[in-house]
Amino acid sequence: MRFPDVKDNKIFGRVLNLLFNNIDIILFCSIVFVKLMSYEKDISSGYLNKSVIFPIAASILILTSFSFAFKEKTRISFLYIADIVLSAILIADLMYYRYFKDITTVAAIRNAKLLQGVSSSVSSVASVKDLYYLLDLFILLPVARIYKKKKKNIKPLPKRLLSFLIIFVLGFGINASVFYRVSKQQPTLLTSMSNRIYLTNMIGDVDFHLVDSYNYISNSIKNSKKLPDQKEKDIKTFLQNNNKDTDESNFKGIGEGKNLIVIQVEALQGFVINQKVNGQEITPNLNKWVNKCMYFDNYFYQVAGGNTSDAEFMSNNSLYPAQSGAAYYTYSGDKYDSLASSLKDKNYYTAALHGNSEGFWNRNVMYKAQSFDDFFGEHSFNVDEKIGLGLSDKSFLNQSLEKMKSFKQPYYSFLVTLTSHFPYEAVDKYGDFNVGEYEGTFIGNYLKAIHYTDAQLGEFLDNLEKDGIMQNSIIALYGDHFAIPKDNAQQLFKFENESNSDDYTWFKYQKVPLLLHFPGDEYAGVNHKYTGQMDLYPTLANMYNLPKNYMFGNDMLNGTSQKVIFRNGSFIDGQNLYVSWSNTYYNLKSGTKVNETEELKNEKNEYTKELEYSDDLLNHNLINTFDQEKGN
Ligand code: GP9
Ligand code: MN
Repeated sequence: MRFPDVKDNKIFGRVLNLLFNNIDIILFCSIVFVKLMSYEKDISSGYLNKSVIFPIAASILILTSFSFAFKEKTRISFLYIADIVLSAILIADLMYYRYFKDITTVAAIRNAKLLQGVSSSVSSVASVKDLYYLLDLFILLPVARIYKKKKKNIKPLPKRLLSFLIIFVLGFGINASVFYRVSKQQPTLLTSMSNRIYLTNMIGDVDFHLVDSYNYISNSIKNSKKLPDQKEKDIKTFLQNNNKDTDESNFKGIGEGKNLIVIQVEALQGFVINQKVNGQEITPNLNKWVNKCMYFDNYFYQVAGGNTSDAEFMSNNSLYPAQSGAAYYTYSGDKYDSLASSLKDKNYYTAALHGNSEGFWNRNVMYKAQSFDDFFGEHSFNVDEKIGLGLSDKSFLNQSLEKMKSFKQPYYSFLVTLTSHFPYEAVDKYGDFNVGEYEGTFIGNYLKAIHYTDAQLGEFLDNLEKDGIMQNSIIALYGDHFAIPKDNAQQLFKFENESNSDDYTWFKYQKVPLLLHFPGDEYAGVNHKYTGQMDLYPTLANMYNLPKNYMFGNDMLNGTSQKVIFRNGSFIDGQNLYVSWSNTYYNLKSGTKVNETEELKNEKNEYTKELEYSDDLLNHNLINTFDQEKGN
């Protein structure tokens, strides 16, 4: 064994000194690194991209570099505040992820007042585990105090600036190379941010928020300018082709003169239909109606950051949801060629009904923008029974039926239910549905909630039939979006006896039922075509002989399209499923992985373009421009 000599001791002393002098930086960097990595792990659902440590390290270096510019006593305060801000962002991001399976964006934050659905459910998306993100704030504080007391030497400004510059350039350099790699791999990802989870897995959360803020600001500036003529022409051509009638003419005009009743059901996810729990049917009433309807069992929800409002937006306009945030908020100033406006042109009376406060999801503004004659919100109902967010479905549907009886015919009634809303516990005392072993679990609570809503829907539909309204109406009933978030997927897979929990299996359950009812229960049967919420309006437009101008979806009853494009870039084409966050293709029937072919790559690009076209149309209020060109 060798004893350290004087020289070694000197070096050892220096190292110790260096460590002590920079203990604040070392602590900050390591703690923030652990937090950022653990967040990545939480959102990566098994696909943790190890190279994300580079952009994470780079963003920490950049952040830390600024602290070097301060006098050493002040820099600990800077680091402490930076830690608080970062931790708050991470916790907010985590909660947002648990609910939306997405990353928070500036646009979503701007919409914060529309996100009451989440904020009122904060206790459900918050987890005790999150406190762990705040633990260090209690460790850092005492360290900061000691540090401030002991610290005496103050480095001169030029020396401090030099340290700042070196660290900053190092961080910036690493980040630049990461961004270069991402832009080579997926050229539009950084600007379109079509797949935010995947992007965050590549560049880390801090960089994501920087890129998002940059995009938000530059988009706002860009959108204030006119779209290049060529782009406008391309969009026009795309829409003309997409809205061309096919050679078939199934169901054309069969709804003309009849009422249209569209019922959007909160969190009605497909797996509950014809399914049992503890030996009893979960949705006995809908199951009965499924047999009297044309039932689309491969109908997907396509919502994004606007959740319920996105389902409404797509179903009424056949336009894709906003790239981030909610179209109901961001684009409420645009012109729409909506289902209500087209039916109004045919002398229909149009009304939207929903038992929550009128401002929720900006509905009061957006229903007007979509040309509804009237919006019956919370204030138009007698709120005699409140469950969860608002008026109970029971009372809402009963009162809605009475209102509809007084509507001038023909009418379009758009009803949006509410009670089966996340977190589902509120419904418990309104029924005695025994979910057996699922009692007290997330999925068990949901099954109870949807069982309650099913009973109310059953009563409503029975009444429509009894009162003779059905004879002269077409009814479309569908679920707005998932009920079981990704976070609880394991409970769903267990419930469904799925041994596999890959993305293919996850997608298999991202369907919502669509029931189309025709007078006399005509055309009852199951339709297995792959379709989605973007396709409802074109289908109804064909049935009611409405002009098809600006629709991105396709008529489900004519033509061969089985295209379902999701806002995050994933898609279904009738043969394959493409999962954007892992860049993987699956055979739609068998679930086996498929290698990317030139053809699939082209298809992917084509669909990305389609999303871009829809964004451009919304960003530049193009329906208004196109209508003006036509002289409308
Ligand atoms: C609120 C309801 C819920 O009125 O539509 O919206 P969600 O939280 O499901 O988006
Ligand atoms: Mn909803």
